[in-house]
Amino acid sequence: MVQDKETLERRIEELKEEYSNTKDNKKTNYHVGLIRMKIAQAKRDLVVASKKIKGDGFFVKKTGDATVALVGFPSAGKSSLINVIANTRSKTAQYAFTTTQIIPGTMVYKDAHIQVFDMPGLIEDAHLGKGGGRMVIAAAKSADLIVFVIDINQIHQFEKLMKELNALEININKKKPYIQISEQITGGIRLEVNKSGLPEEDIKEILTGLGIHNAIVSIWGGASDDELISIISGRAVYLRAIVALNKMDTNPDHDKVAAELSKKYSIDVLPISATNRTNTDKLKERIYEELGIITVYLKPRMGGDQLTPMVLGRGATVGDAAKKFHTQIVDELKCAFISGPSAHFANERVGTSHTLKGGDVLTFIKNK
Ligand SMILES: Nc1nc2c(ncn2[C@@H]2O[C@H](COP(=O)(O)OP(=O)(O)OP(=O)(O)O)[C@@H](O)[C@H]2O)c(=O)[nH]1
Ligand SMILES: [Mg+2]
Repeated sequence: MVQDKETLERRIEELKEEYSNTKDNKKTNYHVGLIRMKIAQAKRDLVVASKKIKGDGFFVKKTGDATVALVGFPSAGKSSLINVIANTRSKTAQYAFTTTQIIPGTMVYKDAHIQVFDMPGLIEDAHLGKGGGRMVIAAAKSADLIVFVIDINQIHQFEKLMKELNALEININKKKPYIQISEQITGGIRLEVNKSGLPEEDIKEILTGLGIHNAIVSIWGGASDDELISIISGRAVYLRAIVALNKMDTNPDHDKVAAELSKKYSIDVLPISATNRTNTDKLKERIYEELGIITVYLKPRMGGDQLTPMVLGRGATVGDAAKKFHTQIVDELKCAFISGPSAHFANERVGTSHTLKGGDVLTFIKNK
């Protein structure tokens, strides 16, 4: 019998519950293995079932240099915030569920065009498809950064948000353990490197459960069994996030509340007020920083002082900039003239491996 998505998700939750109740008892080793197997199977069925459901998709086109999603419970102030930081007008109101669709806007900061998504409020059990949660989650998954918008007087919502995201195998501000699996025709499973912290037998069992019987495997980082299943089955998502602790105007203890939340969840928290525009410029700066981008300016060799901004990842070189400008130019590039933060003096001549800094002005010089 083909089970639907909701049934499967409920089954996985039940199995996980059963699993955590039996886990620490050595005598039940066989039983534990069996449950884990069932979880793996249910997760595989879920992948298949997910593909069959239409309408889950997320159809807002991505534009600009990076994408940021505003995620939070209803009435936290997501729409009020996007109206301040981006060039869009999203309806705001005192009642919950004002926003029913994903509203894109563009935030310009240091000449970078950052796409921001205002989204419908998430509710508990969004991962089970409640309240259009799936659309929100799909959009959030595709973003480069999540900004959690939390009402300062409702900080318990943050814990719930984390639970929702965990249920969807979304990891926040965590480093993805690097796993290498090279499938073989025979020879069983051979573990070459295991830095996961899990016993070898458990890993083999998980791999077998996921249909991998012959492979050379290396795991270069700590991972729980759930995480391993989630990564190998291709469902794990790793996202960076910060918190905008909104409505600070209504709570004189805003700095204390922010510090506590930040410490408890090891996440960057900035108190803001969307309606009073307090700290909203600072939030833009944090977003830009967290995205790990820099803006440099291209100046033509001849033809005036017209500067064209180009957004690159932090650590990018002159060669990277050339590649982004035009793939052809890379081979023809001789050097560049640089002025600004990464230059020792104006119009310094540098090679393609020179590392750029935000605010640099550069001119490409081609081989004749
Ligand atoms: N005091 C105060 N009120 C705010 C602030 N930001 C938003 N609000 C109010 O909070 C209410 C909800 O704001 P919205 O921006 O509509 O909230 P939302 O998160 O978009 O809500 P949904 O679209 O329903 O998910 C409105 O009445 C806003 O005026 C703030 O910084 N301070
Ligand atoms: Mg809204």
